[in-house]
Amino acid sequence: MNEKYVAQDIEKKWQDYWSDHKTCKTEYDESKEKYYVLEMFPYPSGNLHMGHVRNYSIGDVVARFKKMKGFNVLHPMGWDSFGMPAENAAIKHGIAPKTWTLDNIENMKKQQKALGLSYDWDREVATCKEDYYKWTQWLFQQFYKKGLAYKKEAKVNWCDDCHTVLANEQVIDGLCWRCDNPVHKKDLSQWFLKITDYADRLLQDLDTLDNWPSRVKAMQKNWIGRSEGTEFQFSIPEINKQMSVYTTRVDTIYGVSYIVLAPEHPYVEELIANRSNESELKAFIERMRNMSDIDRTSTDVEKEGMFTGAYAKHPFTGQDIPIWIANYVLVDYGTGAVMGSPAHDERDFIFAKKYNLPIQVVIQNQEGTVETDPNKMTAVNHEDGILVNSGEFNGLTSEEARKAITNRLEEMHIGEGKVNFRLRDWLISRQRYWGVPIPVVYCEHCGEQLVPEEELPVLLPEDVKFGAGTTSPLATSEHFSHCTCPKCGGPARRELDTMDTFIDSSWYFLRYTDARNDKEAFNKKIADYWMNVDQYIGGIEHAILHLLYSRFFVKVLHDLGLIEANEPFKGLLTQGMVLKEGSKMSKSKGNVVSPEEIINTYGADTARLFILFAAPVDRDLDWSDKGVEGSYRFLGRVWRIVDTYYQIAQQGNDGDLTKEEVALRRELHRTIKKVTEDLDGRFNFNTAISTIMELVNAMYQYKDTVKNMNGGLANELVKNLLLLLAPFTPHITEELWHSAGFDGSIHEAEWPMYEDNALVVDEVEIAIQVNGKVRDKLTVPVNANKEELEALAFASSRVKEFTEGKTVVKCIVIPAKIVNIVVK
Ligand code: ANZ
Ligand code: ZN
Repeated sequence: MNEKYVAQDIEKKWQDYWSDHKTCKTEYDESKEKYYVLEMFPYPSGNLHMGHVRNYSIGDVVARFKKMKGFNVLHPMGWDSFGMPAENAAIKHGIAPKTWTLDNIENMKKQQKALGLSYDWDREVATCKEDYYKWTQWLFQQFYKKGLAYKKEAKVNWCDDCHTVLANEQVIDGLCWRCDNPVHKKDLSQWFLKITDYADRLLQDLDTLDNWPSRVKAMQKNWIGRSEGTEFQFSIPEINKQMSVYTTRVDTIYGVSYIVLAPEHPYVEELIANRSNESELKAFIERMRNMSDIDRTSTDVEKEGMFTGAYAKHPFTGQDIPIWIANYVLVDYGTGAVMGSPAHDERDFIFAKKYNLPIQVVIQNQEGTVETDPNKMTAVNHEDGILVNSGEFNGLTSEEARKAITNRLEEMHIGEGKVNFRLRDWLISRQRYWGVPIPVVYCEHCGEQLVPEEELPVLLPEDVKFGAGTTSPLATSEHFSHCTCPKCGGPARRELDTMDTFIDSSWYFLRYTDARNDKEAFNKKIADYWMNVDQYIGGIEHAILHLLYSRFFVKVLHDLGLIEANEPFKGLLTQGMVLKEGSKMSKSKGNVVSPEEIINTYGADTARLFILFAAPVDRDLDWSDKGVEGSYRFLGRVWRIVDTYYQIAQQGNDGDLTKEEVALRRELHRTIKKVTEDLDGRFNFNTAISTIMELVNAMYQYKDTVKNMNGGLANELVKNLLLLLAPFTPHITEELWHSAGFDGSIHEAEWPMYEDNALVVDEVEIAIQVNGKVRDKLTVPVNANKEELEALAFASSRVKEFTEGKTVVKCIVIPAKIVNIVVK
């Protein structure tokens, strides 16, 4: 064994060994209990960053630990490799997206291998490869056949900079999630997946995800946005039509003083036709339509409206209610029309004040202290309460009133209870090249047709021009865009859009279970064995998009009978970010520490150990060069102490353990217990590592103070110290394992078990009696003598209660058993 720890001498050697010996290969095996651990697969940007290193190190500890615990562990890796950077590189540097992507994959894979990650590389997938996207297309077609994929003309989110449409989930505060440029609306015919059909299940099943962070569940719940209310109609005699509104507060119906329509509402044109101010109204509508939804609903942006000149009839009072148009009503939520109850809704109150519309209080509180004079009102009462000024419904609570009023509207055949969701269907068309072609053709005679299954995959053409303008680059390939109709054999045109790459990542975890299957997307029996993913690990930025889409996919595949699982990810861990001096590592800030550099200087084991030790996994981690060096020094200490104890194991005595040796052994078993608990179902890696560090300190102390140690104990310490460290630092432990003469790969060895006996502390519990009654119990050293025990007994506050102010007649002490005090 080398005297000094030099990571560079050993890491590559063991990586090759693991790869040659297929140490990380996993096979389907019904007889074994499985464990599926997964890190979010990366986009192949070209280089790993520290966030990746953190993500993969966490997953690798889980995978190696579970394997040592005897599970059949699936731990795969792949590439989310379609997407715009490849296409942008093609436009900028003239490199084919495929070449650019595959080169990046090669490079990042090399970096992952240098980290010693225990992936089964035989299961690698890349979403941009034909053997993968063939099945993405096939799955799209299954959705289509079920009516869950459809094309419609829609006002969509368009990013000028990325030159494509975006899903709602990809518009963050009105900006494009990729490039941060403002998104605007455009009318286009686009493909959608019907995620709204699954809104209720996506919401309800959140309750089954016990091992998900509640923050992520709350975000999904909000995004789905279930709301219970009433939809009912006002009649508009003038145009002889009924107009529906959606409200969650039908209890305030007697307080309605106006109705507001979205500028895009279908009745608007008819309502304003031939008014004296029609052109003014039209100009206003045009201006409102061009505002983003975010601005329109933001509390910071002023509410603007105009009276249409038309009136509706109140269904109960028959009063004329003016109909307005305003920016804050959105056309695609509810019915695109709302009733205004200004005394009970902040937004309506501001609007009514601004335009001088009547404000009438209809909800009073229990105490009757709600201000009813609109001129004196400073804030609205938006709480539930008791109905007033509400005809026959006076006196009901808001909750009772909502039921009663909805019932009445139902009897009148003009309304009903209604559940609404904020969630919208998933827009999946992208006017880009580097993605999965949508496997549909259009025939003049037969219309929209699926490409026959045996013709899949529809291959991405390579004879395209990039940056060609408003259409998808696929349109520039003559041979791609023209085809024949599968039904009539006549001329047809291909769909020229590609799919949102979030589709690719919505099922990759299923493909891993049976990655080389060329007959099916995955075999059901095999996928059922491996699913669900037991532990998924990734960044919080995917809380909505990727996680919601994957849940939707699994539910659809379940309904299609392709899989038993109902949810993809049983456990979810959202890791914290890697910071440097308090801010996120990023190229633009110039504070990036490259993983390659750290690996070259200190080795992968140091990088992993530092990153796992420096902070709890779900918290942000501040990079520290000192911390890295500390981790490296610790591994040097492990290296030397293992050598020392190995020598002792060869020469040491084989007699009984001394008291100090029993204590050292107790320290070992306490460490095994703590590390096991920290790793099993929890992710307390940092405290596990610090416990191991304490053990190493104890080993140093002991060897300095004791001569002629027990050989068996020394061997036990070496073996277990290495086993406990193996998931964190796989190379150094493998090296030392072999040089200490243990058999096989340490990563195929069994996780150690602690012995209860070894944990027993040399202490006992004794009873303290006063006048024959037990008054206290104390834990004391087994070998405490009579004087010590007597002192401890009299120091007990519970004993004092019974002895104070009295005379002690006698005190009988039986060591390790009882202290009996007699007082008078
Ligand atoms: C009258 C009312 C009185 C309302 C009151 C609230 C409080 P959630 O919970 O998000 O579903 N609304 C309905 N459709 C809308 C649209 N297309 N654009 C903008 N606002 C719309 O919210 C439902 C409430 O949001 C509805 O209940 C309606 O205002 C408004 F004291 O009706 B409410
Ligand atoms: Zn045809």
